[in-house]
Amino acid sequence: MSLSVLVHDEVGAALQDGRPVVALETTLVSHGFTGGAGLAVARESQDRVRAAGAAPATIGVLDGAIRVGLSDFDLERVAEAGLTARKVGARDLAACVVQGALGSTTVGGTLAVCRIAGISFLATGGIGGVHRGFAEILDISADLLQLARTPALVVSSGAKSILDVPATSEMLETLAVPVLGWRTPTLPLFYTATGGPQVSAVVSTGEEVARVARAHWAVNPEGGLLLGRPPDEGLDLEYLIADAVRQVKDAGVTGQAVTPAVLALIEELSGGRSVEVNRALIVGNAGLAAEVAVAYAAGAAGS
Ligand code: PSU
Ligand code: MN
Repeated sequence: MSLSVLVHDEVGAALQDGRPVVALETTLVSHGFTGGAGLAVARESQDRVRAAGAAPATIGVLDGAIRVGLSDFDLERVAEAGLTARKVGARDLAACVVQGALGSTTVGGTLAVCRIAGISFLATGGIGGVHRGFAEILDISADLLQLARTPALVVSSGAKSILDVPATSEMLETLAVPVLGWRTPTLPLFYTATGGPQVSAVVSTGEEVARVARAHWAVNPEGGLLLGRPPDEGLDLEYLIADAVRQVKDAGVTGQAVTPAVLALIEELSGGRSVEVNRALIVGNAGLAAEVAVAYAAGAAGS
């Protein structure tokens, strides 16, 4: 095969038996936290997925292969690489594998791998979206387009409020991606729970989400869904986000480097307070994704 995909035993066995699997992305591990702090977040997310009865499939590119499920040693390599890891979206997977570079997958890159591995659930912190100032620079995360063409459900705390969230919400509608609100009528704003645009449907149990996903895939077998779970303990950082976005722009940062640079600056400007919220919401989203995946597998067994 022209592309090497290595599936970890724990994940392979679960997929084989039709047991629940939750994919976890690695860009947040290498690029989302400073000083290697993403490692603890990744480990905790995996533990939460297992505690809820699913197998965690942390995805990255190492040693010339796409890896579905990482050993702890390899997870450490990704975290330690930090910003030197390649940030791998769907378009970057092939080159990263062929060139043998160490790559951490974004939501979009992870979704592309989910499709080939047959994984239907993914958890992250916040998905990428339409960036503020898109009319000047057309910076729109490939996460959105990949979500529209992958049959998987992504659990996130909405889109990062460093983005233009109303524009992101409009684009999700254009792409026909259902935006489900976990016990909330509005899309969470990552650090904060409220104030976002309306969701397309409010859902309140894992079983309900699983049924909506199954029904959606009957209508649109190629398309994904977004489930927005508000952070348990939100933090209003709006006052410094606009400033952080402007500073990064003024420094001439563009393209893939924008999101990590803004997140790092928010970490600094908030005196580290953003980090704890970020960690907690990622782990919580992993747990919810597992809960939905478990309900989905139970539904499949019962049907
Ligand atoms: N959410 C976080 N931290 C992150 C990201 C999301 O809390 O680091 C990453 C995800 O991997 C997402 C990516 O897919 O940022 C989006 O990057 P961009 O805006 O460049 O498409
Ligand atoms: Mn971008």
